[in-house]
Amino acid sequence: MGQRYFNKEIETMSRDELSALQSEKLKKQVRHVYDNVPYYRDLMDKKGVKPEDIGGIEDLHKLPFISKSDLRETYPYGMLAVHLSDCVRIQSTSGTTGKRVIAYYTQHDIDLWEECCARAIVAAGGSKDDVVQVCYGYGLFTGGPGLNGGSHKVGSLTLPMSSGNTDRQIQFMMDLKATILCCTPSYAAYIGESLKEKGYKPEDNSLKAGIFGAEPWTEEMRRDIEKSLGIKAYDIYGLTETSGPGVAFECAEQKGMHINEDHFLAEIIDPDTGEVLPDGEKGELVFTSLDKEAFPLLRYRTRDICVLKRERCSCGRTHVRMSKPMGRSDDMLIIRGVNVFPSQIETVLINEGYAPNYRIEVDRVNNSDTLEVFVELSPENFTDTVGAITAMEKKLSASITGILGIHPVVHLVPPKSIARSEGKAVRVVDRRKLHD
Ligand code: DLL
Repeated sequence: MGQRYFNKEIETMSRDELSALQSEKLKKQVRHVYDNVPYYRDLMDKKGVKPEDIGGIEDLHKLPFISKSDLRETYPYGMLAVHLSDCVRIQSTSGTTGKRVIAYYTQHDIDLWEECCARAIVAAGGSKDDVVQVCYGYGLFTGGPGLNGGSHKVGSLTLPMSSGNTDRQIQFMMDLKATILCCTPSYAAYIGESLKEKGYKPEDNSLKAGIFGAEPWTEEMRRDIEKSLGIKAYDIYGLTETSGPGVAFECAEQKGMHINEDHFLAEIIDPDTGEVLPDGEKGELVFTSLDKEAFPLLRYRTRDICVLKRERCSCGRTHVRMSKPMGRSDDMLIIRGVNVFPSQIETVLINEGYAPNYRIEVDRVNNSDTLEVFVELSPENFTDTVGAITAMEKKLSASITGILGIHPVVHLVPPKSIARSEGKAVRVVDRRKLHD
């Protein structure tokens, strides 16, 4: 029988003790950021807030917000709060633009991040006796390194598979009797289908649990995956800016994801006004890193729309729970695990000499996301020679792949054939049913 908590003292701490701990950490963190990040110091000065005005978590609302655009503006080192020589790693967001978001880590930051992932693994029933197959991507993406580190901390045997090469995944899973699978929910579903195609039944594998996240997925998808793999499927949430996976994770009760509140202070705000909303109301999730050293973002707007629940959970954990993200307050799409902004596609079209008359269609076919881009030919580049059109479509598709890292199917269509809108242009048609 595995242990129930990775860090019982912290995970089940009384709310009063937790608030006191958060207040202490927040005061120190605000001072650290003010003294070491000139960009944020300017924001605080403009708002008329000094570190001494922050006496505890009740003063959090006085601090300015930070968003992705601030990170782009300060790329690459502007948000760094320690000397570069004290950093041991970078990771980066899954989308690619000219300026990616880079997160920096000291060894302390890696340790706390890996502990968050270890808590998630233990909450899913993991222990040192487990074999954890990590098939999130390794490299700049945080999924592989985060769960890999968490699995080490738990003491489980870790299979650092990375994503792809499904035949090899299945061979290792069966031969080494993997018990916990970590990957995106869409890849888990694909592995389930591949197992079935190879003639395996759900009871033929040794898996008992899966820890799936990095993209939206529904309860329906959870049931499908659980059935096809014969496991209990747990959700895990996180973002590069706050460290990576493990900011929040599900316990066996599966009534929301517990936020690791000793490290990440959560708020819900109205995305339009920035006003802090009372518990239970739906709004944009904002995080403050309480003790990260290198990249300690204060009041970072995630753009994920969620609800926080503070009622006590019967698992014994006292940390607040967040609902599954119910959408975004910006237009970011997550396609095959990659963060995609429609504006990135638009930039490529313009650079390649097309007018910005286009439609992006996203769907999920056999549990895999598809991306199609319909682009109007302009009277200047119009041709009706099939060979010429195919060559142009291929070239455009390659340029988009170069920017996004994922391959779209491009369809060039006649001038004026894409419906014009009288209000906001509807550029994206997302047919995936990602939210319940
Ligand atoms: O996706 C980190 C991660 C890796 C989380 C592995 C879980 C597992 P980014 O690439 O920076 O980081 O993307 C972060 O992905 O703001 C959400 O919109 C979305 N997201 C992450 N987890 C979930 C989830 C990683 N469980 C963005 N459900 C976030 C829904 C999720 N959306």
